[in-house]
Amino acid sequence: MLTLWEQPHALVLPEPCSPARPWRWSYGPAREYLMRAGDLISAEQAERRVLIMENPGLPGQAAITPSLYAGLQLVLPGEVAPCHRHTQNALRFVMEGSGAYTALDGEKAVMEPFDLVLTPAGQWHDHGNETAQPMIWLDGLDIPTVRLFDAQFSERLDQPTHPVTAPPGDTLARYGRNLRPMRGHVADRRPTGRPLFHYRFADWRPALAAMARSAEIDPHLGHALEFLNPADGGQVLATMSAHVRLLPAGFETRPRQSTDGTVFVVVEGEGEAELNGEVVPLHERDVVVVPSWTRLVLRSSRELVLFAYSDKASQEKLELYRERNL
Ligand code: 1HN
Repeated sequence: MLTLWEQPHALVLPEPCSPARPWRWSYGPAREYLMRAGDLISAEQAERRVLIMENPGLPGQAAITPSLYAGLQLVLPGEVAPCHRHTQNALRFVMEGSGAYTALDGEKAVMEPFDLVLTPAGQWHDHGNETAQPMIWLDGLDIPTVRLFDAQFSERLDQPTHPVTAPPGDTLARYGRNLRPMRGHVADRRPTGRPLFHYRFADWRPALAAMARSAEIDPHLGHALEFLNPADGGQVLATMSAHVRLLPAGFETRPRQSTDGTVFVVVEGEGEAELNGEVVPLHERDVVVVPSWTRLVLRSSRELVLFAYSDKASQEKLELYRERNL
């Protein structure tokens, strides 16, 4: 037994006090390390050739926030990352390269820069690169969340790639345009309630641009659009949410705090993030983590476009999510 009154850290605090630190990974050096990993190990040997982005405040946990994981994955020309499935939810956000694929239960999504691709819990997935250029994407997973609940299962398929079950783009054509099949749901083949798994830059970027032309800007967020599951209008994954933002050149957000620890990727532009008063420059393809309840201000020197994912989906289900606009 333990004396509660002598615990050095109060167990019930007045507000979040994350052990995670705000942090930035510059893309240039990260990419160099990843390419060196490409000389040292194959995707097949490694199962996944990934460099983990570990939060310096969470050593040894392979976590970027207490609930989320992030890594940079490289698939070189001709490689396959073998097929497996697990109870962790995952998303991919493409950093560079064009034409490699993620196959979900045997249906390929052909990936382009800044596309979002989902591999929801329990679904078979493999990656392959049949192009001549390296392909790099950010992996976002809920590994620490699933670990917290001691609820993980995984298995490998007995072959490197899943047999083809549908032509590339099949699900996107049916669910990606505000339509759904009247009969013969993709859900019959993929019974998770999450048919759509590919959200293309070619679709989300013009939507954000149109919003920036005509909408009044949100002073705390900038222009922001959240990705959704077309089957129910909910968050894209059971545990993770994702959104994109645009800040016009010379814009500064008002300070904001939220309980969802968030991982940002700079898609376009230049600017800076002020994180609890500490200023971090933002350049294309940098990754920045903003832990729970960090006071965040964003500034753009050039029009700034950001992608973000967070654990908001989990927190909403657990009735924990809060935000405060300052
Ligand atoms: C995983 O399945 C992938 O499918 C990437 O590409 C990173 C990290 C830990 C556990 C599973 C992938 C992962 C992962």
